[in-house]
Amino acid sequence: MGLFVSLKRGLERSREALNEVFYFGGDVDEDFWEDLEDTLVMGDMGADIACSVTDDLRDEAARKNLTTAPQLRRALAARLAQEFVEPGSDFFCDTPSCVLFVGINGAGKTTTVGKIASDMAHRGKRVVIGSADTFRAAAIEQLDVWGSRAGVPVIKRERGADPASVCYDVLDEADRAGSDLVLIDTAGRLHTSADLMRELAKVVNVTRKRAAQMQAGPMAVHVVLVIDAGTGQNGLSQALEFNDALGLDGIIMTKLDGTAKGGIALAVASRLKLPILRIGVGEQVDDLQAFDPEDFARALVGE
Ligand SMILES: Nc1nc2c(ncn2[C@@H]2O[C@H](COP(=O)(O)OP(=O)(O)OP(=O)(O)O)[C@@H](O)[C@H]2O)c(=O)[nH]1
Ligand SMILES: [Mg+2]
Repeated sequence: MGLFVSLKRGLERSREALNEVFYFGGDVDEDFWEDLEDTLVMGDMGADIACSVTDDLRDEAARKNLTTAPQLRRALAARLAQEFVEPGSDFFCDTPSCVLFVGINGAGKTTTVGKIASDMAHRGKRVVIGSADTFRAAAIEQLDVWGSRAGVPVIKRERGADPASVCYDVLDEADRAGSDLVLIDTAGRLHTSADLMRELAKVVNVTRKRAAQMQAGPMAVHVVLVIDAGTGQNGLSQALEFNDALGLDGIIMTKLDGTAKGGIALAVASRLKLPILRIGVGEQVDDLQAFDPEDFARALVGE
């Protein structure tokens, strides 16, 4: 199955409501524009974006005399794609680099670490996984399964160990082994929990300090927020809080399969001006895709 086809399949539920808007019989009238704006808001794009996108599209439709559903869909997809930030470098590919995965409980951090480890190991990167989730009992075993599937070593400590010191050890090991991509999983935490956010800030600081002292030269450290798209508008609050506490470098949206809230990807990227690095469209190792703004917008709109 091609990537675009599987992306379209993943976003099917997000697209359903828009499909109804575009099944208009007669003219593109006031009702159409109202329905469109409402549907964009319902799709978790956020009222501001929904409003400005609808206004812009309305102007464009008048200017270019766009009257048919296919014309309007195409114009909508192009307009939505503009909300995304151009991705700079892909720091999973542009190594050496160390990436910390953060996010609320169950967002898909561990799964995403596993998927990326597998992908990058297949592309010939020397990958190491670090398990800084010392809180949840099953977290280490879960990473071990992904690590052995990818043929990638997993550095871990006993349950209850200090996560910042685990990160230090992980980078020690990466330094010894000459790894070029370090992926560190962290424990899920609510963005509203000040203590746990402080703990995470310490994890990031310690990681940065150790990474600056690698024998082969400083290793760049990036912090990636993993968001479950199904959390809808709450995803935006998560992104704002994690960004305030840690300074994020990018977003990964998971579970875009089977949610009608795919528009949240757009709201987060646009509001925080952060690139979406990958999207998760299923639980299997191959269900992670590079993010392409145009493809995503087209799949969302059904163009
Ligand atoms: N459908 C779907 N399921 C996913 C996706 N990504 C992760 N999952 C599932 O979501 C559940 C939680 O994933 P984890 O990777 O354990 O999430 P986590 O963020 O590490 O969770 P904690 O460590 O408990 O905070 C698992 O059942 C995964 O298989 C995705 O893109 N699509
Ligand atoms: Mg986890």
